[in-house]
Amino acid sequence: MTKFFADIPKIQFEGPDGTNEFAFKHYNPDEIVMGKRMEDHLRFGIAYWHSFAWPGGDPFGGQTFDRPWFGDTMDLARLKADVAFEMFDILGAPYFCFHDADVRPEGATFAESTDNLNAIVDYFAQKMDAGGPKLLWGTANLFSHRRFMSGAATNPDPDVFAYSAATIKTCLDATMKLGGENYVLWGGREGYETLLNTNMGRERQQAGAMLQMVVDYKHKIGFKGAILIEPKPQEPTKHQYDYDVATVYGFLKDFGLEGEVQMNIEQGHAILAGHSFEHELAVARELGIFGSIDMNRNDYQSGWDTDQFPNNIPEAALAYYEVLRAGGFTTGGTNFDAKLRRQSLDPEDLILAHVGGMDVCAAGLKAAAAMVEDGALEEARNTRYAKWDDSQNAEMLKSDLSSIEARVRRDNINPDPRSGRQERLENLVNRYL
Ligand code: XUL
Ligand code: CO
Repeated sequence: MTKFFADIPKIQFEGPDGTNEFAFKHYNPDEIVMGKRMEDHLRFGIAYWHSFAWPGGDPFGGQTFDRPWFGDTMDLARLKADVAFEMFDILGAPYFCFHDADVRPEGATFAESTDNLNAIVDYFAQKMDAGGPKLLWGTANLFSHRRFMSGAATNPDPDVFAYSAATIKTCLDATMKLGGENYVLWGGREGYETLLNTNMGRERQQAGAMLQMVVDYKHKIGFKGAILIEPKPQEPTKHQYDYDVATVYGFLKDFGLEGEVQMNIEQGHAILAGHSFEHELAVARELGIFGSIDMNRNDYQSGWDTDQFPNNIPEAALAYYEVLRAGGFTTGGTNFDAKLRRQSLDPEDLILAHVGGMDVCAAGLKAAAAMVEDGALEEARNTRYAKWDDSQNAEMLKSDLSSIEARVRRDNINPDPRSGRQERLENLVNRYL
C-alpha cells in the first residue's frame, strides 16, 4: 500500500438517505436494473490521464497538484500505477483507460519509449491478474508532444505520419496484451489552424489511409475489441476533422469503414459541436455505430471543453435513455473523461469526484430504465408516426412524385396538423427523475 489514500475506506453502497460522503447513494453494483446488474450496465472506467497524469495547469498557470509520482522515471511510473490501482480498488471500478504517455516516461527514442510502455504494461498485467480492474480501452497520445503540433496522421511531414502509425501499433499491441475491450482514436490535432497552409484533401486521404491500416492491423493480430473514433469539433485545433458523429460517419463511408469502426461519444464534445449529448448518441444508434461514452460535463458559460465531473441527473437520464434504446453497451462503457478543478488538491477530492460522478450516472440509469419500462414515452413517439403503418402510406416511400400527386388529388388529401406535445413529454420525463 502507498500512503496516498491511506485513510480512505473502500466505498460501499449505503442508499439514498445516507449522509456518509464516502458511500454510494445510487450506485449499487449488484442491483438489477432491467434484468441486468447495474455494474454491467454502466461499465465504469477511470481515465488515467486526468486522475494521475494531469498536473492542474491552465493557460495562465502551471502545476497546482503536488503528486509524489510526478517525474520522468520508471520508478515513479510504477508508483503512479500503484496509486492508480489503489484508487480503482477503493471505488470498485471495473475498468480503466489510458494513453501511452499517461503511464510511461517518454524515452530518448521511439524504441526506448516503447520499452518503457511495455514494462509498464507488464506491471499492469500483474495487478490486473491479482484481481484489479479490466481495460476498457487503450489509446495513443498523438497530440501532446511537440512533434505532433501539426497533426499525427494528417501531418504535412510523412515522418510524423510514420511515427504516429508506429506508435498506434505499439498501443494496439499493449491494449491487446491487457485484454482491452476497445481501442480509441481521438484525433487530437487532426485538423487545422488556418486554411492558408492546409491541403485539406491530402490530409483527409492520410487520415483515411491511417484508419484503414489500424483496422487491417486489428484483424491481423486478432484483436477482438472494437475500434472507436471519438468525435470533437474544436480544441485543440480551430477546426477538427472528426467534428461530430454525422461527420465521422461520412468519413467512414468514404473509406469503406462504416462496418468496422464505432463511436466513443463524449458529453462535452457534443456540447462543443452545438448538439446535446443525447442527440449524438441517437445519431450513432440510428447509423448503427454506437460504441462507448466519455462521461463528463462542460461549464455552460465558458464554452470550452472543461471536462468536469457529471453532476446533473436529468442530463445523465436522457443520455442513458439513448444508451438503453441502443441496446446498452456491448464492448463499450462509461469512461470518466473528467478532471478535478485545479484547486481541488486533496486525495479525498479525487475519490469523491468519482463517487459523485458514479452516483449521478447510476441515478440517471435508474431514471432511464423507468422511462423504458413504463413505455409512455415510446408510446407517444409511436403514436405520432402511427399513420405511416397504413400500407398506402408505407408504400409511398417506394413510389414516385406523379403517382403521389394523383393520390393527393384523388383522395383530396389535406393535412390536419397535430400537436407535437413537447411540454407534456417534458413533464412526463420529470416524473421519472
Ligand atoms: C480530449 C479527450 C481525450 C480522449 C482520449 O478532449 O476527450 O482525452 O478521450 O484521447
Ligand atoms: Co474523451
